[in-house]
Amino acid sequence: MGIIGAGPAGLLLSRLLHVQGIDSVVLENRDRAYVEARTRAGILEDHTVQTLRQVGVGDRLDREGLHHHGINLQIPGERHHLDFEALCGRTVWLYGQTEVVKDLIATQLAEGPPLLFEVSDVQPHDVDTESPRITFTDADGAAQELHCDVVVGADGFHGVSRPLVTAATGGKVWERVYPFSWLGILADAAPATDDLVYAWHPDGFALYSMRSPSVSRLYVQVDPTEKIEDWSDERIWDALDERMAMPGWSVNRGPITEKSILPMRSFVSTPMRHGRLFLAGDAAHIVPPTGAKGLNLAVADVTLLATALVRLLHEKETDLVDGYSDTALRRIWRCTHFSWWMTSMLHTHGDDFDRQLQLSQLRRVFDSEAAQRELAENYTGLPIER
Ligand code: RFL
Ligand code: PHB
Repeated sequence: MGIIGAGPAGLLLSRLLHVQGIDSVVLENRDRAYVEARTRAGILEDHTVQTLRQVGVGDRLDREGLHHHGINLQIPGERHHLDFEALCGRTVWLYGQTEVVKDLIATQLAEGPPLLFEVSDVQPHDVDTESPRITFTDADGAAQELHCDVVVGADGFHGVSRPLVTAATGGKVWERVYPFSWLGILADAAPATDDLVYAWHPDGFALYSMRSPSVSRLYVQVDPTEKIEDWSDERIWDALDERMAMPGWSVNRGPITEKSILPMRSFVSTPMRHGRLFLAGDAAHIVPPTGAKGLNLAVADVTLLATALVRLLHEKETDLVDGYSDTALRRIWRCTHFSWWMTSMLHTHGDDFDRQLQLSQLRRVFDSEAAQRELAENYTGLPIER
């Protein structure tokens, strides 16, 4: 198996195949330090945690991860807690994507199979035959060729794989770019809340998350034209204070160690396969982070794909690989809808009519157990069809 990309999708797929006796080589164009330092997702669904444990990379997650039983949803003056465990019997874990990636890399470098950093010019070939190849230049500048049974493009949104699939299949793409961005910070400050707080506010959305008992991760909605240089630490904390205000409660401030502005989009590309080239994770789809779904979708894709590839290589049966794209896309569209719904409900956009609809939707969630259960089932992760 030739796997392009050492993000969560590529690394976990390699591990899932390894424990089933299938060899792979993972090719990554960045260096290890860069891949391990990229601050991204924080919330792991139930099935993600189970899969990580099953393949033997759940020990540190079990020790250091924060088990979350619900979230808070807020409008000015009202904060409501949703208890996921009571609503749907499932929960989520807070454990940074950086930590998941570090655990997967450490395990792979210790136990194999090969993981090559700092490769360049990665190019799949002959994917419409039964013996595809990948050409690349290794970290020492030598030209290399990898012969494999299958190539997996787990190379993220800007990778080389998706354009090949789209061009060869005449595939279809759906995209929505949202008229707002997130300004995200990491701060050395103890979180002032146990569970996350998703706050609707007329000035814009705000989210209180965390990485550990001493590190907070917070986000505020900003206009996509905003420049990070115009947001002093003071201005960010003031916006958070304003948008998250609750009587008798306040945001905990501390030194900001990282800050950046992230654009928001929904994107789905179909099909997720051409011949023996398969796409997984952000290479095929992007969701806005409001539903905490991106990393979990990448895990769901490779869980499904690993089962299909084991069947192809061990039993020579093509039924599961033939069904991979359609099966994966059903769940991807569900998560795409949920992420769009959370995003549309919580971010300031449009006019006062939109605002009234958002508040009505949020009040429905506060008041109705059925509406809460719908959110809880989606947020904690729907089962993976296999
Ligand atoms: P990645 O992580 O982008 O990894 C792709 C890897 O491929 C490499 N690569 C190449 N390698 C070789 N040759 C090439 N030509 C290559 N081109 C690219 C890249 O260097 C990289 O190492 O994709 P993957 O594995 O599919 O994983 C997807 C997730 O990273 C992503 O969906 C999440 O981070 C999204 N996301 C969240 N997801 C959640 O489930 N819960 C969250 O709470 C959550 N919060 C977030 C997020 C994403 C965010 N940002 C920055 C977009 C919060 C943020 C702020
Ligand atoms: C995060 O902790 O980075 C995080 C949590 C929940 C989200 C998005 C990001 O919906």
